[in-house]
Amino acid sequence: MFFFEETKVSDRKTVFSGIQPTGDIHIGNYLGALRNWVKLQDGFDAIYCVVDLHAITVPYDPVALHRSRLDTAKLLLAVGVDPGRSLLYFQSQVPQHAELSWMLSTITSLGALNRMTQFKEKANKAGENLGLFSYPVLMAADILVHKAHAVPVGDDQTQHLELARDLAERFNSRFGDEFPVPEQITPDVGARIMSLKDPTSKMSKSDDDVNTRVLLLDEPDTIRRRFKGAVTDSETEIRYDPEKKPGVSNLLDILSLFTGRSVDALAQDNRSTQYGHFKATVAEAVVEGLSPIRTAFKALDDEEVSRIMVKGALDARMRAEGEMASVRKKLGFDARLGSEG
Ligand code: AQP
Repeated sequence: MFFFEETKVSDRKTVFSGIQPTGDIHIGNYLGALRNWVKLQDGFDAIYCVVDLHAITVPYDPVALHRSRLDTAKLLLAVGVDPGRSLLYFQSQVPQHAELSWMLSTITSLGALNRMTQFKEKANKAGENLGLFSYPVLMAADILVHKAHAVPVGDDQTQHLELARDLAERFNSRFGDEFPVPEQITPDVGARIMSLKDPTSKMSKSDDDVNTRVLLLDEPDTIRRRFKGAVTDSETEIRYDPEKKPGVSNLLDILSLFTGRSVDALAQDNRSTQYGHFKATVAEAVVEGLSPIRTAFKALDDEEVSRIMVKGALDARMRAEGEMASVRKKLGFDARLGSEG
């Protein structure tokens, strides 16, 4: 378990995380990961990335990707990622990610990649390709290129993070100590927010049915409609039981995260509330909680955000280049151009 406590700037540990610009960001992404990103800025050297190289592993439209990269960056700023305290950039603008990914791929077993459940799910939906298969290796490189100690993610990323840990250990034992073995930071509540239409699957950007998710930029009436249509069960009691009552339990998780009250207290207070009223209560809490994010997003200027991202990429390149010098040396490459002789 990773403890995040206030530390002196000089001995701060590094956190890294990324988000794909593959569609609109939903409350699952926010509650499972982005809220922690914002919190961790205070005690850590925080590095956050729009992982656009990952986004091209499924069929996509380059024009739409260009827009959604920028919108994803804007949304990260709107939720509270602060470029004054965090390094924020587009993955494709820092070539060391791809370089380290290639190096790590040479110590990755095909068996490990074959076991990745997300590859199987995505390949079934979108078709397979080598990039999708080796996605977890690039994710490991994203983390290790900054020598990150911890990674705030939702629990759907646990299997990928295991591979990153394994590759760090494997590299260290084969070539000498280089990488910290990164810890996962996952919230106790909200690590997996479920689909509103099928509460046994996670809420996902790429689900074909938009009614399954609530987006951070949804209008209040859309949010109310989404919760009104949320699938619950045929009982009448509000009770926290993710196994037997996944729909109601998911709504309790969401309400807890948006109100700051415990799931137990909310379940107790709402024990005999009618499902319809309860869904309306959750919707209002979410409308209120997302309102400052919508306002902040609208106030951001595209050009200003592009400038922030360019500055972030330049800083991230410098930092990654510094880390890569010793990685290259360990692998037998000389970093100095023209020195091969
Ligand atoms: N339902 C979720 N509950 C909690 N956390 C979640 N995350 C994703 N879905 C949930 C976390 O959000 C971060 C960013 O996710 P990502 O963009 O890297 O891709 P993903 O995990 O594949 O997210 P999606 O929304 O399901 O996108 P698609 O449909 O494109 O695959 C990660 O930390 C993730 O754990």
